[in-house]
Amino acid sequence: KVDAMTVSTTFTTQDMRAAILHHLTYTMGKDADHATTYDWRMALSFAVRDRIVDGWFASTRKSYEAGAKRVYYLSMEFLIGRLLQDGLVNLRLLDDACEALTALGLDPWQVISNEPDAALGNGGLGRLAACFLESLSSLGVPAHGYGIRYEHGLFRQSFVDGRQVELPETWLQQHHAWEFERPEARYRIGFGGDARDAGWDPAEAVIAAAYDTPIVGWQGRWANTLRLWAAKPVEAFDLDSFNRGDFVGAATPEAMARTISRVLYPDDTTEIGKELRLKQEYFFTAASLADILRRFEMEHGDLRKLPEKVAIQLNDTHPAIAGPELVRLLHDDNGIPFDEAMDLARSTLGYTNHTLLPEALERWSDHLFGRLLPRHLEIIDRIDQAHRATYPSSSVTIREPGVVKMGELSFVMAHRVNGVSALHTELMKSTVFKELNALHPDRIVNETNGVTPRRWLLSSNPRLASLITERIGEDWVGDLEQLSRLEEHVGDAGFLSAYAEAKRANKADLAAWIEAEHGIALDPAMMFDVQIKRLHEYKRQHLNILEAIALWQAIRAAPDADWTPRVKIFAGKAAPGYHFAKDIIRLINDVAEVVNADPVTRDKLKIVFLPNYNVTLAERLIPASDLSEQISTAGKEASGTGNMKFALNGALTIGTLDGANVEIRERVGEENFFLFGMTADEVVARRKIKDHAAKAIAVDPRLAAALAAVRDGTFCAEEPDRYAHIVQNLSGPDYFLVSSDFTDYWRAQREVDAAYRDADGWTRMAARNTVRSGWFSSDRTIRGYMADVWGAEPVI
Ligand code: DL6
Repeated sequence: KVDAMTVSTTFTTQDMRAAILHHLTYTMGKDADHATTYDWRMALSFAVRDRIVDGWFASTRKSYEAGAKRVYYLSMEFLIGRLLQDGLVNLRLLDDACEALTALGLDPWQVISNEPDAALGNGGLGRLAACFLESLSSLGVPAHGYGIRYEHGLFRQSFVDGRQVELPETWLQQHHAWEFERPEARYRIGFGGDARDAGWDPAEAVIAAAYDTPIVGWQGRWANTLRLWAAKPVEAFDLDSFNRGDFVGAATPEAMARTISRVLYPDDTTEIGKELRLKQEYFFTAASLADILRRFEMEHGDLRKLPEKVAIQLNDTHPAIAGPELVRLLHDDNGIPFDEAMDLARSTLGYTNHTLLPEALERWSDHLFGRLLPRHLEIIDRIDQAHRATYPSSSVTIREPGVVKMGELSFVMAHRVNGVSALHTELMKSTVFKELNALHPDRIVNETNGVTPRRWLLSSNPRLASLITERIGEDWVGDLEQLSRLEEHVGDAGFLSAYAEAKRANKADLAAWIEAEHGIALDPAMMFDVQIKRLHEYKRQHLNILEAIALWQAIRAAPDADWTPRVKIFAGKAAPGYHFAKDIIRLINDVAEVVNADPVTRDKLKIVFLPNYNVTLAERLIPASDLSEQISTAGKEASGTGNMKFALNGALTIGTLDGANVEIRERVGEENFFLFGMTADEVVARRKIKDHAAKAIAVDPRLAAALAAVRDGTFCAEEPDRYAHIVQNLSGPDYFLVSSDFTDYWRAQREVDAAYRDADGWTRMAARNTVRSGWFSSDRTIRGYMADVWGAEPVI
């Protein structure tokens, strides 16, 4: 047996060099003289993958030997980003690889950063799933992630005249170095047809084909599997059509099947888009459950023991069909009585809610649902009836005339339902799941999100990581709460100056990269004020840009005052069909163009919107940030995880009491956090005030002037009315209370300016953020799920 730990620590720079050259020659079929950066990167990836595979096999063996409970994480999204650097860091081979590549005459970072970013997610939900898989491996918990192998992932964003343009992501155009195709793991997934006699006769089918990627944990001690499903046709090719000369018809089955795993979240504003989305959800959930039961039966046999040995987590409602599908497999296919099948399924399933936004709690028309999944609709009706029979006085229903409610279905079919921050969990109990919580008072638990310290500090911020290791040794990497041991160093001038130097160097690197890639020169002495996340009205990027406009106007009015120079950096994608969000992007780009060209203000204020936000860009930006913008309307951001990454990397937060901001502020100390805005309760009360936005504008001339500039075409002279609808919204309904929170946001921003001018004071506050963020490790979150939801244990 091979111990993965032994493999990585005995592997030398020479071995690495030999392994790279071996794969360059025999896997890539190139000699060193003709190899491209791509060839070298692939050769390096295969050399690293070999090291991972040994530990991967060892982990699988240990899981079988221990007969341990396995965790299955079902998620439509796994925002894994690049894997090469992650693998090198976790195996502690980064230095060897860099030395070996340098000795081969290559620039190591050019080779490592040649890897495409796997954008198999939209944002926080998908990135959380990726952090969880890494933590599960670092902790040695037998686990599988199950998702979809999107051919194109999330779209690639570019800007044309400041407007977002969506292009297909091409990460799979090159061979994906980390995955293994598993031709033996294929399942037939049916759709449509008739439900008859407690059975189902689907009218059409596709094949779910498995591709496995090992996810290695810290120090290579354990590796789990991310199994992604690709959709393939049952019959690859219609030879009859081809022979008749109908070449398009001959290729149709393949094209139709592949559509299911082509892109992440097709635009579902159309009926056909909705159908595709529901197909995707059933496709990956059904394949995953079939695979889980196959493994379970092989290992344990008796399906009645399923909850003892298997924990299945539903990442939001996207895999909610798992409830009825598991009942169908247990009852229809295995003859277990319906009520018992329902209990077994419920004891096996957990459900994580990630949003209270009504539009994100999925509801399907029962017409569409019944057409695609007729048997599941019957099963859902029986689940609904059983629940109503148990609680006859309750008004909770899973089916309403015309709709199937996936939030309610998930709640009823899970033994634990969790929120992702303390505030979010309380709001879940008092709003969307109020009645269900009263019926099942022990079901809702909280598991505040976390982030993996390996990627989000050790790998992405090596300067800060080395400083920490110098002071307290390396154990913090596997136990982030050890950062608290640095508390005494925060009073030490030597530590603080090294801390400030790490940040300064990170900022210089970022500035150089932005200049090289985007032609915008930034002075690293300016405050780097960063808002990076999906574009959404509740996240309020428009509040940030309005404040920038007001600041620009104020600087122009008094150019010689003592301004704190800052650059506001934005990045984020808007959903293709979300026009208001796309208009906010364009507004920010238009404002940037005018402000950056203004000779009066340009040394004091710059605005940059970086295109195509992804994990790699976040890894670049977060270590170089001074200020983290977490400014959502209170009650709307379920948790946030970017907020944790920033705090860990020593950016101070300007934020509302929303999501995990609340817990971050409690932990880092209120004196190290810039709070503004209404609380969730105040938000609800404010909305009830007639003309709340107009009233806010009337008492704040700065806000009125900033809105007037947007309204009068200051930033789009060629089309002055371009943003009239945004101003109209913020002066009228303003559901997300941008206008009502503006005045306090401006106040807090000026506090930020003053604090930044005291460089030592700022560094001390930043360092306290790092030192006190240890609790936000995803290792802590996973331990919480193991204890409260899964009843699973580590095997190492
Ligand atoms: O829990 C991960 C992540 C949270 O940190 C974010 O606050 C939350 O918005 C996100 N939720 C979603 C679900 N869909 N929507 N909207 O992405 O989950």
